Amino acid sequence: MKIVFATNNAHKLSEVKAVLGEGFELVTLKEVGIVEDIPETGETLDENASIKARYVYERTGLDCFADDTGLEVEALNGAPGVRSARYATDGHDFAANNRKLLRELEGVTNRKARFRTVISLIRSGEEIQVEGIVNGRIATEEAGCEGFGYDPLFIPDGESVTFAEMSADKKNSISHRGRAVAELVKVLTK
Ligand code: ITT
Repeated sequence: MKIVFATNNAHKLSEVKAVLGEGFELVTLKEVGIVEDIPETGETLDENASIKARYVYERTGLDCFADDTGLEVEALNGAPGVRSARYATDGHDFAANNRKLLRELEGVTNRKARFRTVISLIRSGEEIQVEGIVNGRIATEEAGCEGFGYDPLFIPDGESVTFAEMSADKKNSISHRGRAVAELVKVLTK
C-alpha cells in the first residue's frame, strides 16, 4: 500500500517506517514535490495533524497521513503541548527546548508528563484521526543520545531510563507514536 507521510522530520519517518513494516510504501513530501514547510497554525494537535494532511491531499490528491505530537507536562498546565517544536525558539532547537524545560521544572516535584501523538489519515478523500499516548515523567537531567527532541528527558512509566537511552525498537514498542501507528495500521488494514 502506497501512502504519503506528511512530515519533514526524518526521525519520525524512520520510527513510523519501522512500525508500519514491509506492507506499506511510505512516500515522502519531497517525492511528491512539496519542499516548503507546511504552516502549523492550529491551536491543538488534532487541528495541526489535520492541517498537514489536508495540505498534502489538496495538492496531490493522494492518500496521506500526518503526525502532530506534543509533550504535555502536568505542572506546566499541559505545556509545551502544541508548541513543543517552538518552545524555546522559533525553530526546532531540541537542545534549547530541553534546557528550557529543565529550567521551568527546577525545584518542581511533580514531574508527571505525557507524550501525545495525533495522526490524521486521509484516504479516498475521507479523514480519520487516531491517537497514541504514553505517560511518564521528566528526568532532572538529560540522559542518552538515541531518538530526538525531548527523548533525553522523558522516562516512560514502568521504565527507569529515558527514551533516549532505549533502542529504536524498544521506544517504538511503548511510545505515543508506536501506539498511534498501531491504530493507523488497524484502520488501513480493516
Ligand atoms: P513535522 O511537522 O514535519 O512532522 P515536527 O518536528 O515539526 O515535524 P511536530 O510539530 O509534531 O513535528 O513536533 C513537535 C515537537 O515535539 C518536535 O519538534 C520534537 O521536539 C517533539 N517530539 C515529537 N515527537 C517526539 C518524540 O517521539 N520524542 C521526543 N520529542 C518529540
